[in-house]
Amino acid sequence: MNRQWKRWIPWSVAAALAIAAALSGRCAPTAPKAKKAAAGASDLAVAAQKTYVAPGDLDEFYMFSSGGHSGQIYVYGIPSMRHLSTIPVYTPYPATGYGFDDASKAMLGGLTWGDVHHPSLSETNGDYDGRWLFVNDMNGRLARIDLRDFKTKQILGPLPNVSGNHGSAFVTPNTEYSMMASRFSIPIPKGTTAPIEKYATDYKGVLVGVKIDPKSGQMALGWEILTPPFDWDLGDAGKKVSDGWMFWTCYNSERATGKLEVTASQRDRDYIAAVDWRAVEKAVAEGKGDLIGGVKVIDPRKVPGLVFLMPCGKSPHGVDVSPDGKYIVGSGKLQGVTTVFNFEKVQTAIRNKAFPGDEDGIPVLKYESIKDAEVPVGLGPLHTQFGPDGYAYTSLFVDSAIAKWKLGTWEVVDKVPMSYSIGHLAAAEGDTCSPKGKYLVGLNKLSHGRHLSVGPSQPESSQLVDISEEKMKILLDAFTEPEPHYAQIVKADKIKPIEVYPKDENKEPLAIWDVKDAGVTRQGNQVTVKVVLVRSTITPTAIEVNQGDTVRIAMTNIEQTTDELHGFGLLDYNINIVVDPGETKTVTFKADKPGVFPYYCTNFCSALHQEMQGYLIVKGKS
Ligand code: RUQ
Ligand code: CUA
Repeated sequence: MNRQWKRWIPWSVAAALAIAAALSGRCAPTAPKAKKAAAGASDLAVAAQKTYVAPGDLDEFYMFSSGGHSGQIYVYGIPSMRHLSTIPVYTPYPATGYGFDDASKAMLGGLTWGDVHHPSLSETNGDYDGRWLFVNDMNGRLARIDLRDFKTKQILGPLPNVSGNHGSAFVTPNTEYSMMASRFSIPIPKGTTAPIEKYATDYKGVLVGVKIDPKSGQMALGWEILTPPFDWDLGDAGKKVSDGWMFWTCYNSERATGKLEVTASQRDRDYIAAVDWRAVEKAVAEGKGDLIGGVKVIDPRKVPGLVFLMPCGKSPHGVDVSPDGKYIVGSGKLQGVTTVFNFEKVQTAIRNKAFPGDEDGIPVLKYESIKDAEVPVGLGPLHTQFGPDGYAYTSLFVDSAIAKWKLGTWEVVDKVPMSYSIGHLAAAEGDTCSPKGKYLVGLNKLSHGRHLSVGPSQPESSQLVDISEEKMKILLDAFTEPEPHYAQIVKADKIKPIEVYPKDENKEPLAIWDVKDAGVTRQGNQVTVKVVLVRSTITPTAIEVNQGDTVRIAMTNIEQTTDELHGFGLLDYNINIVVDPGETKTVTFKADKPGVFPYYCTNFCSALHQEMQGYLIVKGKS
């Protein structure tokens, strides 16, 4: 115990000193100004030119950034850093009517928030294919956004036994799976309890494979693996030589409870789990595993040979596989180095059964035998991205900087300060088999007033960095609402969105395309209203129902013209629907309030947009 503490304390002291040093420099309100004066005018002109996208021109890349506990995805253009769109996923979003119509409300399933950390673009042969974007939610869920229309199409979960789905939604190189892992261990099956004193033995973590249909993108729960109550953190799928394997970091291999900042930082090393997911798939297909909470769960004690633990320094956070799949980079956030493991060596150690120990039946590999290098990147390494030229970029939270280093020689060649306290970073296609280089975005946790003051709720700061030359250069500061974690940057020409829904693809049975079909039909107290939205009338212009009726309104926007959206805002009934060209949406509600309630188009669609209005008349009972 004593020795462990001695090992730990110098660390925390060093980290505290570094934080203090960083803070003293950063809080001075004059700091940004001083910096501006230091940069030459021509540097600024070059930076401005590199990020300037002239009116009418388009950005070269899309960036899909997680919106954290906003439950959304933010879409940016790179290099302009312009915010182009917000895709609501786990949260109602009045701007697009998401969470108000029947279909999206059902998809949200009663939860009105989610915490999105890691967007994951679908891949073919380890490269983004532009089809779907998968995103995690801490509430044990996964969602699929279709990049054909940038809309959320499926939310899976909350899944059984999963508590705190952080290590997610990482896809495998051919999008066979989107992976999940539990950050918070609980007694399983979910719904059972055990005293917190029994945490080390009775609480369990799970690693989860969510199967993806290669044609439709439809997600279905595949399998789970039972683990000790470690806090699983980040993940990345193997690629090329390491394809078929999945890696997840953990902290709290101490199995501690209480004040984790102390209790879970005692050991020198935690772990990266290495999972042979093809072998897991096979084992489950052979009928192995136990049914717990309705899902096949593999207990590594009963089914050995599928999961191994790679020791990694001090509460590792990010784990990132190099473009060729040979190296696994594990960043111990309480260290000054990032550790590079060699996949070949991991395989050799497994073949030789060189296991000095185990954790609840999961073999632990020997650190020295699988590690290639400890790269002295700087304090608080979190995440690593890659360039096209053998360079790696690691974010340093404590140092508030990005380190650039070379794979193979392990030489740190450059560092650039971030304002301030960088978390994730995203390089163009920087987590794929063929990174594009050019740009990198630092997703910083603190902005400390590098913008007009908006009060105490400060925006998050993102910085665009030029990585096309030997020295990294900061080009632009951008700000957003809380809270981007990870983001992915993809070549714009890989994404091919539609701009209207083709009429002949509309399969909604209540869709109508002619105003003469619009109107009210009644069966007992069930009322169906078919509505046409087209410039500049909502037909019918009046809807009469009785108090107590269940009213279903199906509205079709019959426009086939780009950008001609119409809305349906119904006052006092909390109904706000937006319908894209060619789309049909339905909303069902109980007309429980008598009176006259105006409805109107919410999207400014035409010169006579104001006239696009009508009345719902709910006749009282007496
Ligand atoms: S995390 S700042 Cu939620 Cu991805 Cu690393
Ligand atoms: Cu339709 Cu305004």
